[in-house]
Parts: sequence; C-alpha cells; structure tokens
Amino acid sequence: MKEQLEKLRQAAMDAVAQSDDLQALENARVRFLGKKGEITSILKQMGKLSPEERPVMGQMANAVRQAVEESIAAAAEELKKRQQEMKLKAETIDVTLPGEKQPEGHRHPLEIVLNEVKDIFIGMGFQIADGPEVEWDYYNFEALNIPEGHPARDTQDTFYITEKMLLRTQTSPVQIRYMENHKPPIRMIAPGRVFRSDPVDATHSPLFHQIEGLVVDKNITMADLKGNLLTLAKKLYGENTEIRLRPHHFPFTEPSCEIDVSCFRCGGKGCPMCKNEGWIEILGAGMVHPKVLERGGIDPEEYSGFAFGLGVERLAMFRFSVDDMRLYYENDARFLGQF
Ligand code: 2NL
Repeated sequence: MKEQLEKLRQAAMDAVAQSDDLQALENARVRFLGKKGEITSILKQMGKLSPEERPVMGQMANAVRQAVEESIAAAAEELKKRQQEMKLKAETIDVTLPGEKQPEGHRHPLEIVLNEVKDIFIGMGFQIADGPEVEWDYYNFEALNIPEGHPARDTQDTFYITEKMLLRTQTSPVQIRYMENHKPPIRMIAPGRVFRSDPVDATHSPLFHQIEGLVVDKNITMADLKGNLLTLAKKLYGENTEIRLRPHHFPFTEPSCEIDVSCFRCGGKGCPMCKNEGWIEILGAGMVHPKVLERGGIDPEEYSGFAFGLGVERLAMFRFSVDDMRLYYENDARFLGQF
C-alpha cells in the first residue's frame, strides 16, 4: 500500500504538472481526489488494514492527499495568473503602431473651382453671402425687374412650388436680401445652387451653380466693373489675360454686357478650346438697374452699382477640359479621383 501511495502521489503530481489549463487540472483533481478518485479509493481501504498499520498508512495517505491538494491549488493559482496575463497581453493596444492608411478622398472639381473664385473675391475685399434655395417669386423675379408675363418667368424654365414660391433660378435674390439688410458700400458675392427646368445634356442640368456679385457705392461706374472683372480674369487665367465686353441685355442691369476672356489655351490665336475665336465667354454683367437698387432700398440718385454672374460648371469645364457637364454629377470615383 505504501508503494501504491507513493506511485499515486507521483502520478498525481505528474498529472498536475502536465495540466496546461484549468479544465485539465479539474480533470486531474477528479481523477485522484474525486468521490471515486484513485487516492480517495485508497483512503476507503484503510478499514481493511490491521490496527497497527492503520495509523501509519492513514497518516501517509492523508499526507499524500494534502500534498496533491496543495499542488493542485498552487497550479490553479498559477494557471489563473497566466490566463489573466494572456488576456491582458491580447488586449494591449500599442499606441506607437502606425495607423491603418485610409484611402484619400478628393475635393469635387466644382468645389475646387468654387473655392478658387471665392478666394479671389475674398482677396479683393468681397463679403460672401447666401440665402434660401426656395424663394419667393418676388425676390427671384419681381425685385429684379422681371415683371409678370416676362419670358424669363416661363414655367417651362422655372420650378414653381406654388404660384408665389419657386426654386431660385439665379442667386440674385441673395443680393436683393443683402441690399435690404446692408447699407452701401456693398461688395459681396453670392455663390450657390440654382435650378432651371432644363433637359439634361452636355451643357445643361436642372441644378447648377452660380456665383453672382454685387458692388454698390457712390460713383460706381462701368470702369469699376471692368477693372474688378479684369482682375478676376487675370487671377483665374494668368497676368496676360485680357477681357472684352460685348453689349448684351439683362432685365436687372442697364447697360448690360457679356464678358469674354482671351483664350487661356492659345492666348487668343484660335484653338479648339475657343472654337477658333480666341475668346471665351465667362461672365454676364452690367450696371445695376435703378429699379433694382430701389427694390433693395437703395436710392439710385445717390448710389450706383455693378453686378455680374458666372456659371461654376462652365468655368470648371474649361478649367479641367471636361466637355460633358454630366460627369460632374455622376459621382464616378474614376472621374472624381483625377482632381
Ligand atoms: C449670367 C448673368 C448676371 C446679374 C447676373 C444681378 C443681381 C442684382 C442686380 C443686378 Cl441683385 N444684377 N445679377 C447681373 C448681370 C448678369 O448673370 O450670365 N450669369 C451666368
């Protein structure tokens, strides 16, 4: 029995030493110390021993049980500690590791051009203003000297919401509102979305972007218009750029003109970009009509002003040599990724 106990002790210690997780350790405990365990069975056999042997063997068996119990407890402690360490290690975040590189986005080409133009005007001392895209007929037409019955009001071109409410067809309503709230001197631009019920093609879209500008002060003349817009053209297309004013008509300006810039591709010699004209139209402009100043609450006897409007899509098409405006709205990443 003594030998048997010694063997069992050794076997139990080996089993404990080989347990590399808590479940294996528990299995070892059951195997040796459980109700039907190998050490437990030996203890049950004590009764069969002679009275002289009993205390000696009993003591020995208890010592073995105690040693195995202690070694299991120590091993359990150790395993729990190791488990905790492994858990902590797995959860460790190395803050010095470089981050995962995210694919870079791109600014939308219309946004690029818009920001460029805005920056130029900010540099020239203009304020930037905006206003509602859903407008009253009054601000979009009436205040701009486009009375009822005028062809510009045609329901074919304008998205009406009610008889008196519409999607603005130009950003001019922002300037009217600005005049209502600001006294001259006024130097401002109004960039934004405008809406016209045009069928979509390479150069038309029902939603497009405009930048309109307004300057009002005492003694503003056509020379101010020309000087400011020449500066814009030079900053956009380079110092050697020239402009040319052609007579035109807008209901809200008098006189009115369209402004061409000398072709930034060929410098004016003629090329496919300017269709051999040497000039490219980029702006509409004029001296603010006295009736429009009046509607803005400004006395046309005391003040005068000039105004202009340009299409952002058109500018961006020239800028990036894109010949179909629809590309700007399709959000094809292969297109947008080029800017
Ligand atoms: C164009 C023409 C233009 C204006 C817009 C304007 C605004 C007020 C008063 C007078 Cl509040 N005029 N805006 C003036 C001339 C031309 O835009 O071809 N845009 C793309």
